[in-house]
Amino acid sequence: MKTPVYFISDIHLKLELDSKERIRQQKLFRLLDYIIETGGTCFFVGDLFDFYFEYPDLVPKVFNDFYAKALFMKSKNIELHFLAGNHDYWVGDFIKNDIMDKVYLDDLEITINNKRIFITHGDGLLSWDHGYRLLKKIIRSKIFTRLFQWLHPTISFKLANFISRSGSHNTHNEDFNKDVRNELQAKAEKKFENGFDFMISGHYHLGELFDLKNGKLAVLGDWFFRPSYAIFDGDDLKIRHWETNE
Ligand SMILES: [Mn+2]
Repeated sequence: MKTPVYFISDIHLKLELDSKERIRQQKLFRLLDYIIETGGTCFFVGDLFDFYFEYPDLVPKVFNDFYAKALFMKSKNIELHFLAGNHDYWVGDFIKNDIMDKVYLDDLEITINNKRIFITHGDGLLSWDHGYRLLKKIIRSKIFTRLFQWLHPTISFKLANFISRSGSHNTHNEDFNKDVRNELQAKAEKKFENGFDFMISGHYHLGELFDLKNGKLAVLGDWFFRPSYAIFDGDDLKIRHWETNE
């Protein structure tokens, strides 16, 4: 994998492209242009799309500008990797073969310059999330995907838009975030004990880097409030904010 590697998650490109969403997209595209300048790899760590479902012969047209941008990046020799999240697990051939260089449907590890990095979207990771882990198994199953495919796209996308909007919590309360920090740090320490140097998680929209005893944990931010990304320069892992005055 080419360095530097940029890790971005929870962009949640919307199904409704209004003026506010266009501004948010342009901000993302400016970061992608910056990545083209530096070269390297762009790793989307899940929930790139607020909802994505691909049919054998159809792809959602609302993301057309993103597809074009991604293809342009590839033409400039940027590697594109995508770990599917809980909002965009249902990717098909188009995303896997045409848009991205590599798509992952589960947690993964990569090794660059002898540094071992564990990468997860992070959904269903928390110890108390039993109900969600069951739901995750169901909605990712072949039978559920097949049934969903039989719905007319206009109906299924209206339904999905409603569900992803009503279920979006862009900011969690402080008590919840405190529990998340503790739990993710404990998970990371275990990974580090097993030889990993870094752990990267999306999903929790924190945008925070934890310098722990045996490694570093990056819990990526989102693209709503103080957009940020993590960067691995081949040696170290950092979190940077994008177009904020910090
Ligand atoms: Mn998520």
